[in-house]
Amino acid sequence: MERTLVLIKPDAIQRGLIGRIIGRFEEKGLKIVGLKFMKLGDQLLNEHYSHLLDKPFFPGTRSFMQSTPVIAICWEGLDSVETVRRLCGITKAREAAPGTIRGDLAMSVQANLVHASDSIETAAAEVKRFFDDSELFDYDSAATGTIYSQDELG
Ligand code: IDP
Ligand code: MG
Repeated sequence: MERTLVLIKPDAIQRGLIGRIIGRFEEKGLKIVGLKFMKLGDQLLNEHYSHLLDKPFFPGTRSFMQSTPVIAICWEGLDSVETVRRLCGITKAREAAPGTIRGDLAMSVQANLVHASDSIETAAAEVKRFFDDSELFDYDSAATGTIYSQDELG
């Protein structure tokens, strides 16, 4: 099954929203295969946000992302990359759709609570960037057979 990376950003840590955000993904039926609390160094952030390096706001975004540790989670599920992106909502949180994490809980462009991988290729690279193989776990979830139909599970 597809795997994708979510980061719970410093604004969520400061606002006490960790549990609610993790709960959104859990309730949807996604399965946690890796989870850790970590401080992000300059090099890792420069790689993670390489598409933003020459934007004027990037130094501010980097220091925001370093203002507290963040929670990195690898979620697994059918089409999880696209599904998780849709649960998060668009970047500009105050315009994100109601029902999404950003749409329901945030107002800012920068302080938008969560990061989510934006394509299957990016997800593979990001999961590898944030997790060692030994930090990702294969295990049977009792709920899988209820969350999906048998034909979806193949
Ligand atoms: P995404 O997180 O929705 O994928 P990206 O364009 O990849 O959005 O940008 C990464 C992060 O950089 C955003 O989530 C946000 O925290 C920050 N960011 C993006 N654009 C701006 C901006 O115009 N001003 C301030 N911060 C921004
Ligand atoms: Mg992005």
